[in-house]
Amino acid sequence: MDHEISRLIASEAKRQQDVLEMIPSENYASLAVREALGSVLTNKYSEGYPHKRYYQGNRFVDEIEDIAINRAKKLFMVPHVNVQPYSGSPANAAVFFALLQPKDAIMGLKLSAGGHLTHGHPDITFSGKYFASSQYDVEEDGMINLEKVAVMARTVKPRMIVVGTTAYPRVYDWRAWRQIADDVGAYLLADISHIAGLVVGGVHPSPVPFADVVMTTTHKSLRGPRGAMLMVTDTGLTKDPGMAEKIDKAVFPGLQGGPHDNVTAAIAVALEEASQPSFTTYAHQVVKNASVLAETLLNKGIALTTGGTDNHLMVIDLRPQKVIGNIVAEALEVAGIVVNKNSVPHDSNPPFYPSGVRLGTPAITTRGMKEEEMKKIGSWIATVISEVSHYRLPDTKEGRLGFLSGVKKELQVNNTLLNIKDEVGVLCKNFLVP
Ligand code: DSN
Repeated sequence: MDHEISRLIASEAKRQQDVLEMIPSENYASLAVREALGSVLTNKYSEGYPHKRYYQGNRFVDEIEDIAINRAKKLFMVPHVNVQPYSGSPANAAVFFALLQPKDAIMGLKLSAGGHLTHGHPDITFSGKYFASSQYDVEEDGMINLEKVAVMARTVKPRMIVVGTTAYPRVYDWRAWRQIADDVGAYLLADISHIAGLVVGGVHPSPVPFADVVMTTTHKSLRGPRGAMLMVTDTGLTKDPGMAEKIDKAVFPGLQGGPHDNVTAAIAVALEEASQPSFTTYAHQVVKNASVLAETLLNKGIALTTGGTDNHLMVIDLRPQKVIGNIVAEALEVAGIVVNKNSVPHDSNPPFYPSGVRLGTPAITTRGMKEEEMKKIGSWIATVISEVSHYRLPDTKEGRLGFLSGVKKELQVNNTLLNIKDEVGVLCKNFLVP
């Protein structure tokens, strides 16, 4: 046993139990999922696909990967699944490389509006460097305006449109997106990483059969291990019968080597869990909790982008308080509530000092928390924001030097935050993590 690492893992386990994890892309995987992850499958190499491997000894790995694929096909109602992508970014890259040529035009939502780096963020990502990326934005109210997107698509004539977000609190109208893609002959890639669990639980419309390809990570609302899946729909296969093969080839050997078989097994376990009625109940509660939390915050005078939420997350707009997300996120952590700083639509602050924080309910709902707890949490968050809203980011670079570390020191000894931390601690003791 490595005592140094064991001690740190034990400390992290305690931290996860003692705080409210409200980063909306995080969750608690079950013990069964973690057992598969920590299994002997990590010892194996199995480049290739089930029954067509480049290594011997894959009898059981083949069975495991077949099970994972079949469970995903059934759950998402798709004819083809690849469970090998290491995570969301490589999975999106595989779709780009499978279906596009370098310099092809693509469209995706701006990162600052709640998109993702791999959806065409310019200059610094593969998707923005190797493809001609045009990015759509949200309106002043934070909503995506589909009519404007359609106009942009007619001008840009993209080969692929990516739909999916990391900080958008509203549902997607997949049929409308399909229409926009069809009008210009574009592929439609749905990145449902954030909402996969909601789709499975029936609280968000499914992109199947509207998208050609659906990508999801497996560790967010789906509550599995860190990994990803690529699914080709009937629509994709109708458009291009070779699409499934192109996607598979782009994953291996195009981008990756051996699949992580322990992750594949853990994905299979998570998919079985997600097929149970209890998961449907969970997904409904995630959305209910987010709605009550949003309502509590709004009632306390806290602004949310788009004015609320329909899904599992919300973004607090701190511009009325003129305090940056960094400080609110730090203060919330002192109070035992873990969120992340986030840009708000049309943020005039740079991404490192954004004007918002993003939070969500998947992880705390896994612990069994419900509406009553959301009201308490919303009230604590509002108190924390009010406690730190006098802090102002200095205008100059020199002024900013040491500013955050100075504030951090003050927050560590702030009695209001420490009192909330005690109350959070009591709440957490009543809701154990899996
Ligand atoms: N990093 C993920 C998130 O937090 O939303 C997106 O990949």
